[in-house]
Amino acid sequence: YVIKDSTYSFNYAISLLQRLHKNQFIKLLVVEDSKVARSYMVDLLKQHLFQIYTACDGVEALSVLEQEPDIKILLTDYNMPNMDGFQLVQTLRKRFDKNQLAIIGVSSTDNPSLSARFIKHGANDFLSKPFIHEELYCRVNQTLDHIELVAETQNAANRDFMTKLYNRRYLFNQGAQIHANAKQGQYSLAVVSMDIDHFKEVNDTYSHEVGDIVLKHVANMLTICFPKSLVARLGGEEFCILMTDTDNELASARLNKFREKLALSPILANDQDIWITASFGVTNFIDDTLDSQLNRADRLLYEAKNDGRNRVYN
Ligand code: GH3
Ligand code: MG
Ligand code: MG
Ligand code: MG
Ligand code: MG
Repeated sequence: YVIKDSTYSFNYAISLLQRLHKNQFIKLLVVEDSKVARSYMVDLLKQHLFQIYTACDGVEALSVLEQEPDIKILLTDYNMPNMDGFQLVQTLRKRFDKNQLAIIGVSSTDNPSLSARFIKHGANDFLSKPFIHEELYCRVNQTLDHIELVAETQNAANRDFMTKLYNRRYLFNQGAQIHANAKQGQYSLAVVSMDIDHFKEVNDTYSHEVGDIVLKHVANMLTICFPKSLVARLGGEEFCILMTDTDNELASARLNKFREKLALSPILANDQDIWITASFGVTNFIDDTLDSQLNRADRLLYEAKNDGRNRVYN
């Protein structure tokens, strides 16, 4: 693959090669009614290994996004039939924020107020026509770098560093809305409190390091077994699961399946088989707040512990 421009930095060339190697092509949508301008942009952007989609107006852009929801960045012209660039940005911003879908407005400089208006309508950046290749790729890449940085920062704030599960902060932020919707009757909400049994013995018998491997393994299992639920690590060896697609009985059945799987298969850590069990409390009684519903689940968990552990109480 030949990069036809001498202005790229070495680091940029490397990052393109890495993208090529990992087959990770960022999806980009060009929205432009002029066929000539559209193919000019596509030709330039192709050199940067994007997976490129095109649309000739705002209406078509919306339908392309409907089919390709993981498009990361969109470049849109202002003057187009059916739906212009501003209307498109306004419509999209009701659905995607600046960090989910980046938008760069592209328009000619005859009207100097266009750039400010694009940005006021929610575009991340603006590019004046005519532009040179270098400015196009710099703006696109700067915007992508920015949203990637925001995603990394959000991830660091919302996730538990060791297990990569959501943390307590995220659980209560996000959970407040989930709980409020459940309270309005939009769906039922099963709140699960889970705690690994005699985990202190794992640390004491093997090592803290082995304990960490076990925690990561359990976190992985939870992510795989409850793909539609919000799974969080509350701290230590305690986890919480929010299920919005089930009643109490089905939630208990799923948890029992998980409990058995955990109890029946050892976890390999530092060449040793570690056998563990866990206890669970689950309730779909929609309490005043998520916190109080979680307290109910905790009390059930406490009873499960007292009655011998390795069980699910609802
Ligand atoms: P129970 O069945 O009553 O829950 O017993 P337990 O031993 O699991 O509960 P206890 O609360 O007595 O001990 C929890 C242990 O979890 C103590 C602590 O050292 C360990 N722990 C907490 N966080 C971590 C961690 O991040 N890594 C490791 N390896 N251990 C942790
Ligand atoms: Mg136009
Ligand atoms: Mg425990
Ligand atoms: Mg304890
Ligand atoms: Mg505990």
